[in-house]
Amino acid sequence: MSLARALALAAAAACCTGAFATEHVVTQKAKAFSTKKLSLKVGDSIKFVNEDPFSHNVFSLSDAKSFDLGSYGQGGSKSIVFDKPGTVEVECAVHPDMKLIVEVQK
Ligand SMILES: [Cu+2]
Repeated sequence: MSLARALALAAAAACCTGAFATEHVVTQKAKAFSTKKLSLKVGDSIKFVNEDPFSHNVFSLSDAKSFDLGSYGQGGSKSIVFDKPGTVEVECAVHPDMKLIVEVQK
């Protein structure tokens, strides 16, 4: 590959990374989300991975995103896309102390 071609490819990759949605990974371990607060952009998703030897149930009642991923056990994971801007409070139905604030930005 020529240097010019390599540079062109690098420029193309750099210019367009913003066009792709990001998948953020949040683990659930010791009855806690791996982060308490997360900022992401509309279109991004979070993959919730359960690393505890018992089930968690991920849900939210927030206006910006209301969902229920159901409960799933160790090694399981579920993803959700955030398609509207706003603040989303994510909770676990099994463990009331588990909370994650997701700031979805335009
Ligand atoms: Cu839980």
